Amino acid sequence: MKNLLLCSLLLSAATCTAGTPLDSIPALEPVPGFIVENREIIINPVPVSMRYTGGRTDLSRGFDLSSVEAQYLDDFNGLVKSENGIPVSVRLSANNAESPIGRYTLSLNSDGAQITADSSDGVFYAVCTLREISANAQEPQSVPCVDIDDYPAFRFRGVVEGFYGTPWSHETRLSILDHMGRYKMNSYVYGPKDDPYHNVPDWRKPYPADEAAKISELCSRAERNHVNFIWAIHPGGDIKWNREDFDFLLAKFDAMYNLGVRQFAVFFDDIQGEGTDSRKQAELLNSLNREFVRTKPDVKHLIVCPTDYSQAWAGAGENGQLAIYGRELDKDIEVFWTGAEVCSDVVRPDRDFVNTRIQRPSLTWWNFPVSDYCRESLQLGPSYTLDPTLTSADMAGILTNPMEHGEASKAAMYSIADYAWNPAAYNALDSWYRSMPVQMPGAPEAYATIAIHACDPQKWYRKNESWNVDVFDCDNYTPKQYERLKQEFLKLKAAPAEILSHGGNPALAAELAPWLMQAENLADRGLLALELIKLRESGDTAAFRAAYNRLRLLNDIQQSTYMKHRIGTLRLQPFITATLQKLNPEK
Ligand code: LOG
Repeated sequence: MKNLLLCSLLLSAATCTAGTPLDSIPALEPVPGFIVENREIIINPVPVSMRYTGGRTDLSRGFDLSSVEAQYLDDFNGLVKSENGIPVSVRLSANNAESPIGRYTLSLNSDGAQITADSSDGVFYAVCTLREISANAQEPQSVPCVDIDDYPAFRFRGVVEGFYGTPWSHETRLSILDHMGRYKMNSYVYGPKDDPYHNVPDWRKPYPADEAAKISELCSRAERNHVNFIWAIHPGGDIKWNREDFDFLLAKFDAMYNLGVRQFAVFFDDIQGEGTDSRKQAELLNSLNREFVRTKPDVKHLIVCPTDYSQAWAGAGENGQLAIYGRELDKDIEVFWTGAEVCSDVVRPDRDFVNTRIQRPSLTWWNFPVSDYCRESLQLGPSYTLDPTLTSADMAGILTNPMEHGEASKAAMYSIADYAWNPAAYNALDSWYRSMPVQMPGAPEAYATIAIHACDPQKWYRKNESWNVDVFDCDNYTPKQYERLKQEFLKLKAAPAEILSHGGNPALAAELAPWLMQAENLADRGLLALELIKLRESGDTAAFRAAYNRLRLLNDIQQSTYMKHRIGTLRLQPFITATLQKLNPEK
């Protein structure tokens, strides 16, 4: 089903860039939110409650940790430690059953920093907040005193590496686990479709020694970041419902446990045939729960991705897979759900659909910013269409399925961490904008310029793009529109060099490089198109014709590389194409 869908989408997308008339640009939902100017403190995720208590404190002195228990000291890595620093105290408080684990309070005042927390996770989150305040302070010598009371909305906040294509490298994964920890995400599911030991053909076999060693290292790095490393297996493509295959599964889980894995998932997505049998799936999961998970006190809840993971084809009736799961699956097993479609908004109606059937809050697998269905595009835009009113009764949490470009996915992770912690305060546009200096410290505006024109995949899960400019018909525009567009093309032309030369994130620059080249070409074509409009008005026919021929040639010869690494497809390239069509002197 998926492949058919993919083919038809690919065909329609291949033809839609060249020749798009301006009036057929789809009206996409505007990005919600607004950019907050002049803030004193940036903390991501935005805390649930923060009160300014008056006065200021000096963080540049560092932190005196002499009264902090040894078990928490590692959490403070990255903060300056000093005997003369501001005194820090840490106290564990009673667990508040109303919110998921991780509640803390942090008071920053002239006496120092006082932390109370419901758990070691809560202590870690309090220190993350302190690190945010310290890292983002405009003047660390003087930050405002605050009282913070903060807790997560959802039990699961994180990432599912679940895309098709080249799996992330080991280095990328390590750095993503650090990034997740920094923004209070707590769940990383390892499930790259193209890892043969996760999927068919080799799910039955143990990892070779060098791969196994890397998984152990990932488990330790995850633990340090208070992230649960969840290893997923995808056996449904060729599983036989017999004891032999069940024993293979048990043996593989045991081997992964010995490498340090303490939470497991079983994926049954995108399969056909015998493996899709709902009753057999439920039976297998319950047996794994009984014979493996519950026999090991340190192993956390099992997670399943059903075959019916989207309302687009999930059976709605009594005999649909979801209802069977609801009746038969142990209540402590978590169930993934992508939404109304494979890639879709995180909203209440389809969550009600799934939850009433599976009889538990589903766990959102959000197919954003994944780009395995639109590999020519990047998904660098804001993370939006996330319902701010959803609660832990509606979903167990949200995990993002990212792009195969790990660094380029971090901006979305930053914002999804923000939403998953405190959905009510989520401001999509601001969160996206705040993430730019985190990713590209030396050239945040240049990165924002690239990102704003690299949002729309042109198919399936359309996203708004280039919303900061008006593109116009060359016979009908204002000087202001013209100037605004010109300035944007100039910024787009300059951005690649800024990112490459002093962006401060070479790994991200390397991922972006092919699109940066296209951005520069696109900006050249855009500037030429603008010049052409003026030349036509000047009445200098010879100069106009020469410029026209130049732009047409450039547009033609650059199309084939542009189509492989697309940017500005929603508004910028259609402006160039439309201008060429309208001003064609042969018409
Ligand atoms: C796959 C996923 C893929 C995504 C986007 C799920 C549960 N499974 O249609 O591996 O990255 O779509 O193409 C999927 O979403 N199936």
